Amino acid sequence: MNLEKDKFLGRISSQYRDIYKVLVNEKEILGQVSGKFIYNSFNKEDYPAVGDYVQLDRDDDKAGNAIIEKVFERKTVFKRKNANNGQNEVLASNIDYVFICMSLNNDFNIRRLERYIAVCYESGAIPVIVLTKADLCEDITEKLMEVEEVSIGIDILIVSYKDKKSIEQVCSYLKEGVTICFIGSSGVGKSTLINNILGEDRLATNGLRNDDKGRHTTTRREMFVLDNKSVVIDTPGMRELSVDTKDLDKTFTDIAELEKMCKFSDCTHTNEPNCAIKEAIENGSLCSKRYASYVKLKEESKYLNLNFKEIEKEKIKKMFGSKKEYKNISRHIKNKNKY
Ligand SMILES: Nc1nc2c(ncn2[C@@H]2O[C@H](COP(=O)(O)OP(=O)(O)O)[C@@H](O)[C@H]2O)c(=O)[nH]1
Ligand SMILES: [Mg+2]
Ligand SMILES: [Zn+2]
Repeated sequence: MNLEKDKFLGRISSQYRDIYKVLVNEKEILGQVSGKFIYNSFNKEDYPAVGDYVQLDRDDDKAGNAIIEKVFERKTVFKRKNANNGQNEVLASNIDYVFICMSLNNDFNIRRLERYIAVCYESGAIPVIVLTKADLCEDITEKLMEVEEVSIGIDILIVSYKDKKSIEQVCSYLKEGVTICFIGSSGVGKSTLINNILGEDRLATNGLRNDDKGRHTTTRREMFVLDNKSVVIDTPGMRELSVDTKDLDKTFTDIAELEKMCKFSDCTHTNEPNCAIKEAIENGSLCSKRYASYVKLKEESKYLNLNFKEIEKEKIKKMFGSKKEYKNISRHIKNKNKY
C-alpha cells in the first residue's frame, strides 16, 4: 500500500450515507471523502466500502471529520450489480473468508446456497458454509448430505448457539489479520453467532421475545475487530444477489466437467445426440433441479453484463432464433400487409 508521507492508514468499518466510520490506530473515527475524490470518481464502486483500506489526512476527528483521500487497491471485492442501472455496488472488500450462513430449519434452501457460493467465488474470497440452528433440526445428516452435494471442496460447519464447541469451530478461522464476512438471509443467526464469537452482546439480534417476526435487526454492514486482531463483518439479509458468470464453473464443477463430454462442443443440451448432461440427468447422477439452477444463474449473468440495447436484441433472438430471422419475419409481415 502506497501511503503518502504524513498520512494515515485507516480501514472503513461502516457507512452512513456520505459519512464513514474508519478504524485508525485501533480507534474508530468519522471520515468523509475529499472534493478531489468526488471529482475523480465516476462510478459508485470507486467510493469507499466496508473493509476498504484508505488514506486519511489525520488520525482523529476532534476538529471535524477526517478526510478520506484515496481507497487502496482491493484484494477481494464482494459486489452486487444493480439490475436497473448496471452499476456495481461494493458490499465489502478485502475479505479472506465469506461465511455463508443458512439455517437448518426454515431457511434451508439448496438452490439459494448455490447462488451464494457463486457470488462468493466471484469475490475472490474463500467460501465456508455455516449451517445454523442445529438444535432445531432433526435430520441433520440428511441435510448435510444435500449440502455436500453442491459444495465440493468447501468447508461446512454445523453450529448452534447452545453448543459452545460448535462456536469454537467457527473461531478457529479467526486468526490475526484475517477478515471474515458473514452473509445469508435475515434471521438465520449471523449476529447471534458474531456475538458469541465476540463474547459479548455487541450486536442487536432478532430476539423472539420483544421483536416482530421477520424484522431486520442488522440494518447495515458493520465491522468488528477481535482482541487477536481478526476482523468480522456482519451484514443484513440481502434479498437479491446478482451473479456474474465468470466463476459459475467453480460453483458447478460437476456440470462443467460433464459439458466437456458432450459430443458437440457447442452442445445446448436440448436435442443434440450424445449429450452428457442429458444422459446424467436421465441416469440420476445429475439432479435436474441443480442443472436448472445453473441455467438460470447463467442466463441471469448474461443479462447483467449487457446494456439496454443488447438486452432487447437478446430478447428478440430468444423469441425468433436470431436477429436475421427476426428481420426476415418482419419483412414477410410487411410484404403480407402490402397485398
Ligand atoms: N434455536 C436457535 N435459535 C437461534 C440460533 N442462533 C440464532 N437464533 C435465533 O434466531 C433469531 C435471529 O437471529 P439473528 O442473530 O438476529 O439473525 P441474523 O438476522 O442472521 O443476524 C434470534 O431470535 C436468535 O435468538 C441457534 O443456534 N439456535
Ligand atoms: Mg443480524
Ligand atoms: Zn450436451
